[in-house]
Amino acid sequence: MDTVVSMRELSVTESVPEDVVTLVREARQVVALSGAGMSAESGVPTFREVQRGLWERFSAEELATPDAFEADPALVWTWYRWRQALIAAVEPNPGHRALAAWQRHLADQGGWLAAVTQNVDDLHERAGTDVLAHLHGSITTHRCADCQEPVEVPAPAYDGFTVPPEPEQPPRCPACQEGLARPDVVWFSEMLPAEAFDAATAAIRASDLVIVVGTSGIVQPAASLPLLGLERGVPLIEINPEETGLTEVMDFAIRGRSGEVLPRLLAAAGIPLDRR
Ligand code: BV8
Ligand code: ZN
Repeated sequence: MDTVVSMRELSVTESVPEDVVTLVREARQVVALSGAGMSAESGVPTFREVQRGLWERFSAEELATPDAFEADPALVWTWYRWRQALIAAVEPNPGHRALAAWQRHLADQGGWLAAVTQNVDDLHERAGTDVLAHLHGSITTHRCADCQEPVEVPAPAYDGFTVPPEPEQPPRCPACQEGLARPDVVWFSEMLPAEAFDAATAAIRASDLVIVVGTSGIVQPAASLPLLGLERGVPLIEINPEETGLTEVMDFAIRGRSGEVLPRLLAAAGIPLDRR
């Protein structure tokens, strides 16, 4: 990158500075790395928020582990089924739709936008985005905790808003009759799916712009991906209402909500937003 642009903190009320608009307008190979903040405006709680009901005594980090599932399969299973119901009950927000529109626009120009998400929800897909990598898996599919065979599980009975009164047992695996069904997510201390992480790494290595949206930059190794862009001098833009573990390596930190900032960035860069 010729000029080192200074890191700026912009509030949403200020107009987007020309050099950010130029970066967005001229980029042809974009990586968008999204975290829980991307889905927050759809009503999906982030990992930083406290849990309610059955799980109020636990942090998300305590529940999203193999040990927690081992210790109390019903509690952890029910937490995921309730989250899956909540995700099914909400809609993609304007931030998700802006990324989908940007991806279509770049494809029309012979470029690409690689969506790399830490989120286990399917809101990017439901907004029309092709997701390159779900670094932390997916809450919508399940497998056997023992033999790893996929397990078909009907949609959860919960409405996603009222917290279930008591936990339910995960179903037994029909293939081995031994193991319990678990969500296809990556728990803490579990390895990320190699093909997802490798695809994300390759995309950043080929990118000319990296946008980091709605992530606290705490969870590794996902949080280190933007540093691959830094090594190559690729411009890095963060969109987050708050400072994060990645802010100091950003060229621009736009302080605002993704559902507001992404549409404004695209509009300023003359990228058509599909009006759904
Ligand atoms: C690994 C799926 C190798 C499950 C998730 C000790 C032992 C073992 C491992 C470790 C250890 N110490 C550290 C580690 C590594 C560990 C780690 O990073 N721990 C952290 C807590 C320090 N990582 C791992 O274990 C990974 N695996 O390392 O394997 C290994 C193997 C064996 C032994 C050692 C190492 C696996 C990590 C994956 C965990 N699974 N999810 C589930 O969803 O239930 S991570 C989960 O938390 C989410 O997927 C997400 O990635 C993460 C939360 O992060 P964010 O997405 O950033 O969300 P967060 O809530 O933090 O922040 C929200 C942000 O949004 C905030 O900044 C907020 O300001 C912003 N925001 C809010 N509203 C908006 C907004 N932004 C924009 N617009 C808005 N409207
Ligand atoms: Zn099994």
